Amino acid sequence: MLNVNKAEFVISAASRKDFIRDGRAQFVFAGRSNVGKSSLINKLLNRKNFARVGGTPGKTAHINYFRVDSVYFVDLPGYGYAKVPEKIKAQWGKMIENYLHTSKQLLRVFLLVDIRHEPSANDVQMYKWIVHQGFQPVIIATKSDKIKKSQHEKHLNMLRQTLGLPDEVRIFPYSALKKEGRDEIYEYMDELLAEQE
Ligand SMILES: Nc1nc2c(ncn2[C@@H]2O[C@H](COP(=O)(O)OP(=O)(O)OP(=O)(O)O)[C@@H](O)[C@H]2O)c(=O)[nH]1
Ligand SMILES: [Mg+2]
Repeated sequence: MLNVNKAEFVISAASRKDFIRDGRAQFVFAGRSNVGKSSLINKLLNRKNFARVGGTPGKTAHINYFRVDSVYFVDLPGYGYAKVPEKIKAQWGKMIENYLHTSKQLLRVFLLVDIRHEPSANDVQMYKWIVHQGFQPVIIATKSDKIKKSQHEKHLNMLRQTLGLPDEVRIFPYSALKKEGRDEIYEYMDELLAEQE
């Protein structure tokens, strides 16, 4: 079991020279801007504003590493925010690509999508890219508090269909407001870490 009291911010990496490759396992959180990556990390770590949560999308522009006990949580910059200049978007894209490409110690990539909406072309592309790089994605369907519980199943199926998820890919409904999904995500991480030992 990860001790979340042993959590600290390590580095905000602006380019590959700052990427951490010390052999410790990394759990990575990817997804479009505003989907809730930083909120998820804060809630997982029981912190208020450890990872900066934005009113303005595009808040997280660097790759932020949090050391959590024996592993890292990695907050990726969000993609798909229209108001970011093309040049910056291209830089982020390159950096994310670089990161996935060079990080062998990624234990899982959590791809966050909003439970309410059909995943965008960018989401589908990101999913494919993760698989293509040889990583196993896990989906977190965020903001589950925004729809009725009775609608969850339907929306999860819609996400599965649009992303083209095989049955073995896990999908966790999650709410940063209600902490739905938090225990399940930790249980899953613990299983993975136990397998690794
Ligand atoms: N209702 C609800 N709102 C959420 C939830 N998670 C995040 N939000 C809100 O969504 C907005 C974006 O959240 P962030 O955590 O900053 O999103 P991000 O994915 O880190 O965004 P970037 O850093 O721009 O990539 C904030 O206003 C959050 O308060 C959730 O589970 N439920
Ligand atoms: Mg963020």
